[in-house]
Order: sequence, then structure tokens, then C-alpha cells
Amino acid sequence: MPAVVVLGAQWGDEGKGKATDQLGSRVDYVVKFNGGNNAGHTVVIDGEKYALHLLPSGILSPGVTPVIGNGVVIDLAVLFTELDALVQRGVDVSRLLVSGNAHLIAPYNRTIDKVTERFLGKRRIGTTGRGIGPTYADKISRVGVRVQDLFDEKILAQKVEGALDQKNHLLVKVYNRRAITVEETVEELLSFADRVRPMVCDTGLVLNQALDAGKTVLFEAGQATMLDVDHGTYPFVTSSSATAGGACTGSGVGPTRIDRVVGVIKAYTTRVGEGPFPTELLDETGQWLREAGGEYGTTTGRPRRCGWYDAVIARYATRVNGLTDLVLTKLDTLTGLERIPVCVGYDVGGRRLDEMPENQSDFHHALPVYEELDGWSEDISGCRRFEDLPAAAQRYVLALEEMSGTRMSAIGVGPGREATIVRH
Ligand code: 2SA
Ligand code: GDP
Ligand code: MG
Repeated sequence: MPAVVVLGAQWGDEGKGKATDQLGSRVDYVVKFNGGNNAGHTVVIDGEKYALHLLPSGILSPGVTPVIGNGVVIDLAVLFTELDALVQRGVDVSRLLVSGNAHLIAPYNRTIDKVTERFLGKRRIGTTGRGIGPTYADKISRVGVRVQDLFDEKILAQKVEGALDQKNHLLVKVYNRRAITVEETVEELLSFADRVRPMVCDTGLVLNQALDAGKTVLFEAGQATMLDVDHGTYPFVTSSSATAGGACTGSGVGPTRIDRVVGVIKAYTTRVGEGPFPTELLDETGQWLREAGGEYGTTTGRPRRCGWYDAVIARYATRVNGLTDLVLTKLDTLTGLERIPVCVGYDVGGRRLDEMPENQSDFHHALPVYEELDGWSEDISGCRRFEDLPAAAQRYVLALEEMSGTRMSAIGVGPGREATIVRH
């Protein structure tokens, strides 16, 4: 397993943090390649809970070198708050490497994220408000500020001035806010420069050299396939490439070097923020799933929308990412349900679809076509072998595996590191 990508197959919060942490103990490098502190990955080790946002989950495994790749957007204040909190809990963070090409979330991008959402009103995306979208917009518009700019004050001031020219117009004239000065922005960014400098290097070169030397690298995605800016439910997406291709563009490692792509998928579906969600349950069953699964945002605390497993999405994620494996999580959450519906296709205006509709409006109007499977009532959290699961739970997993078209190589039966059934 020299190079493996771990990503979300649904709308996020599938349990990527736990999956990465588990694989992390067997790899040399863990690279975060997209997103920023919009992410929230929970890892539970010996009953102790860690919520990671900007840092790769691999940071918790001793011996692993964590890397923040060029595809990530970095809020420096958050980076150091997270690092300090981990140091206080005894985690060794000294090996962290940061790409000089990663973009910085400037304070004005946080402001613009929040005011834009407010002004969008009913059309809002439901962002995390962390400045992610505006920072990626700056990157693509070529007015972004990168980590390497921190080490030349003159260049930093020029870049901030270039970015603020447009933004102040928007802030003052459209959003009725005060103008942000170049000086205050530069001062805030520079206050972190000395601390970040020793971590900064050509991370693409380091990773390629590591692979050449036979080391193992795990690429950890933030958000998920259905939130990917190209392949997700646009415009209700995040602004980065959360699919497998993003692992290459966001790290500087070519696609021919990737050996495995692991999709993490929940035994049901959740989504946080706005946008279409065919299997969403707006009734008390949805509320039951939310409480049973503890479905509240790891970053913002927002209640997550809950619904049944959607095999159309599983097949789509398999295709878009070229998945080699699925890791099924939170099977234990479904314990106690008599029957469990699974979405096998959509009805769009009387037409039956087995694949994701290409047209966005069709997806908004897609009605789930369900097949019902038997549930189980036994506590499965102690199961460690597939054969230990009740027959109905085994059948549920095998049915999902067949519908999704990818082998389910591991099954999560609890939040803890050890609460996993490994099949392949
Ligand atoms: P943004 O802030 O620009 O990335 O928001 C755009 C959309 O992406 C969704 N998004 C997420 N969805 C699930 N989980 C995320 N991380 C946190 C978590 C979220 C939280 O682990 O729970 O705490 O609320 C995440 N980050 C971004 C977001 O909801 C928008 O739909
Ligand atoms: P991520 O963003 O994909 O890393 O997922 P989050 O950490 O935001 O949300 C997943 C939640 O489910 C966390 O609270 C995990 O501790 C928890 N979790 C992960 N796998 C399992 C599992 O198999 N069973 C249960 N009950 N909880 C799990
Ligand atoms: Mg999460």
C-alpha cells in the first residue's frame, strides 16, 4: 500500500477521520490535500476524543509525518490554536510540514464568506463561514496570498493590496461594511510568519522522494464526493476538489503513483448545509437517526440532515473516484430498526434513473425508489469479525456491497479505533 487516498463517498462526515487514523498507524506520511478548517474529523483513541479541522488526522499517530499540501487553504490563527491544543494533550506535532504554495485565508475572506451568505438569503449555500469559498475564488482569480508570500513583506503587502482593491469596493458599496486596510491585514498575517517558517518546504518534492524511497503515503480528503466543486451538487458544494483527482493536484503527486482509493461511506446518509438530498427524512425517523448517530457538525455544531443509504450515490462515488474499496461506517447506529429502506434508483417525473442525473434540476426533483431490507436488534458494537454480526446485518452489508459495485473492506461498529471489522 505505497500510496492510498481516503475520501468521503457521500456529503461528508462519513467517519474519514477514524479511517485515516486507523490506516495512519501503518503509513509514513499523511497528507491533507484540499479544504481547510471547514473540515471536522473526529478520532476517538482509548475513549479520548480529538476533533481535527485543519490538521491531517494522521497527526495523532506517532511516527507519521503530517503534511498540509498545496491544495489546502490555511487560516494561520486556526493552525496554531489547533497545534497548541494538541501539544497540551501530549501529541508530538514537531514533524508537521506545510506547502509554501498553499493559500492563506485572509481575514477579509472570512468576512466576505459570512456577508455573502447573509445577502444570498434563501439562495445561501449553508457554508461553515470559515472563508473557504472566497479564498479559493482568489486562488482561481490569481489574487490569492500564499504561504511563501509571508517571507517577503513587500510582496505580501503588494498581494494584499491587489486583493483588497476589489474587495473593499464590494464590502463598502454592496455590503455596507467598513473598508479593510492593507496594513491591518499584513500585520495579522505577518504575526504568524516566524512560527510557520520552519514547517514550510516543497512538500510535493518531499512526497515524491518518499515514494521513491519505498515509503507509504496516505492522502486524506476533506469534505466529500458530493461536495466536490466539479462532481458534487453544484452550487451546493465546497470550493475544492474533494474527489480522488484532488489528491494529485492538491499534493503534487502524479496519478500513476496512487495504488488504492478508499471511499468512506456511512450505512445511512447525512448532509449539512443546503442543497438537494433525495433520501432525506424530515420526520421523526430522521430525528431518530440524528440522535442515534450523534449527527451534529464537528466544526459548527449544526444539526445534520439525515436520510437512508443511497446506492446511486455509492455507485457514482465509485465511478468518479475509481474506488478500489469502501469502508462502511456507523452500521451500529442502525441497530433497533425493524426494516431499513435503501435507495436503489430515482424517479424523475415518471422516468426511472439508475445513475446520478446529469441535470441539476432533475436531481432536485429526484424521488428515491426504495428496496427494504431486514433490520436487527442485537448490539453489534462488540463484533470484530464479519461472522459475529447478526444474519440480517450481514445481509445488509452484502446487499449494499453488491448495489455499490465496490468491495466493503472494513465495517465500523463504533467510534473507537478498535470498533472495526476488517474484511480485506
Ligand atoms: P464551505 O464552508 O464553503 O466549505 O461550505 C460549503 C458546503 O460544504 C459543506 N461542508 C461540510 N459538510 C460536511 N461536513 C463538513 N465539516 C464539518 C463537520 C461541518 C460542520 O465535520 O461536521 O461542523 O458544520 C463540511 N465543511 C463544509 C457545507 O455544509 C456547505 O454545504
Ligand atoms: P469525518 O468528517 O468524515 O471525519 O466525520 P466526522 O468526524 O465529522 O463525523 C463522524 C462521526 O462518527 C464522529 O463522531 C466519529 O467519532 C463517529 N464514527 C466514525 N465511525 C463510526 C462508527 O463506525 N460507529 C459510530 N457509532 N460512530 C462512528
Ligand atoms: Mg466531518
